[in-house]
Amino acid sequence: MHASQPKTTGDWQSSDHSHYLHPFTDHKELGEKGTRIITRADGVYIQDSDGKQILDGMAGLWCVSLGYGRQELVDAATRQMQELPYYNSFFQCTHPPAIELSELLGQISPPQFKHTFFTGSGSEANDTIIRLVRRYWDLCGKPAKQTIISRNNAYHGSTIAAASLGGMSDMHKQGGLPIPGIVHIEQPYYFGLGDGLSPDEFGRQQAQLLAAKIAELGADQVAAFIGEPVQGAGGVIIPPDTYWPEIQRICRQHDILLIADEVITGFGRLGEWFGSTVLGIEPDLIPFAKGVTSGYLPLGGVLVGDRVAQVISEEGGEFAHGFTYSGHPAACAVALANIRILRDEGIIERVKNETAPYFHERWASLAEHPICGEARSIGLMGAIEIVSDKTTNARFPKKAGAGGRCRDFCFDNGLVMRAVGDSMIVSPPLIFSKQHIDELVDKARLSLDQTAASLGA
Ligand code: PXG
Repeated sequence: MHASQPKTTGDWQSSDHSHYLHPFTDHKELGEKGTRIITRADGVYIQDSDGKQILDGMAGLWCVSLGYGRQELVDAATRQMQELPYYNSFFQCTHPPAIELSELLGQISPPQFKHTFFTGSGSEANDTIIRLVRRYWDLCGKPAKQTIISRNNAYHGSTIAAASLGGMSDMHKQGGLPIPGIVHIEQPYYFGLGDGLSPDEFGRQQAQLLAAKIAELGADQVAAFIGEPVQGAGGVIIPPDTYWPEIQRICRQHDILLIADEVITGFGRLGEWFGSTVLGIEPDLIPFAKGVTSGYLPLGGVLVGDRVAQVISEEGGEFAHGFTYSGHPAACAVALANIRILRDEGIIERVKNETAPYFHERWASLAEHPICGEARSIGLMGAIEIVSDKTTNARFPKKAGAGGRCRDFCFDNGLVMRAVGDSMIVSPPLIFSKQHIDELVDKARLSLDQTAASLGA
């Protein structure tokens, strides 16, 4: 018998290209370039099939808050799978992990939240949101309140409903989106749209777009406004301080539900359990996913505030909605272990008091770089705007692909940093130390140097 040969990177790439259609990927282009095969990970480093160690500046895909290799999470999943790997919560049944997790979520979330509806992902959480808010207004005797207002360049997921809620034009172009009943206003992107206003003026102006849209549609037609406290996939867009308080005021004034999509900002990313607390938002509903399990198993859900929960659970009869994997026992067990570690090890306090302030200062130093127009951050999320001219913030020509070049240099230098056009973004694991932050900033600076040199800047 021959021992089977270990697969080479080339073997993996060839099988990958022949069979695996990747999400959000140009399959043909990827086949020509070849993929990176990530085989292992430990702490805050991932490793590829050639043995290269890479600092994970994106926490997987904004989710691996505790870093890789936490045995407690593995043990929690193993124990739960041995005891009860699956059961549903339909037909008058339930199970301990989902009960305990919904109770714990009630303890760590803002005071108006005591109820949770579980899903398998953030997209399903946002589909659930649409069904919940429409059902809510129906039950309140206001069935015309159906339209949801969202924002350009928002990301709320990739199902038909969630992609419609999102404001990504490339997604809308495919498949005839958005679906009816969802409209968009402009985003609070100061660097891109500020146009000479002060940040405070710009924040108020962008919030007023909501008031204008409500006036156009009629408040009796509008169910809810949805926004990410800080836009993630859109390019780590941090709204001016004046934005959210004004949005909050407008929603209250017109009796419109406020939804804070905390799929990225939830579970400590901004230095509190929920980003809403940091930005002074008091939402009625919070979709979540990602960091709830540190990405070890898929889980999402919606925190349902008292106002909506009261009507849906006490007055509405059956809410005809749910998924096979709503409250999956193993995923809930991992979430419980994850949240307890975040709490008991004081990880979110450390982000707030130590690592986020240090990251803010070190990241801001990149603004001095000749091709950096802005280096902004909040909590452990940051963005750099690559520009060709710092005095005018003019961009490089699109075909130069400055962001993509910088991302590739980062990878070669052993750092995962994502490119959204020519905005470079990071969102590292919450367990990052000051040394990790130094390594990230040093590698980012080197990659900016190489990007500038390659563009002749
Ligand atoms: N809401 C927000 C705010 C998100 O960031 C979702 C909902 C959807 O979650 P699921 O679990 O269905 O993916 C997300 C997901 C990127 C990227 O390119 C971001 C996400 C997903 C995939 C890619 O930054 N965010």
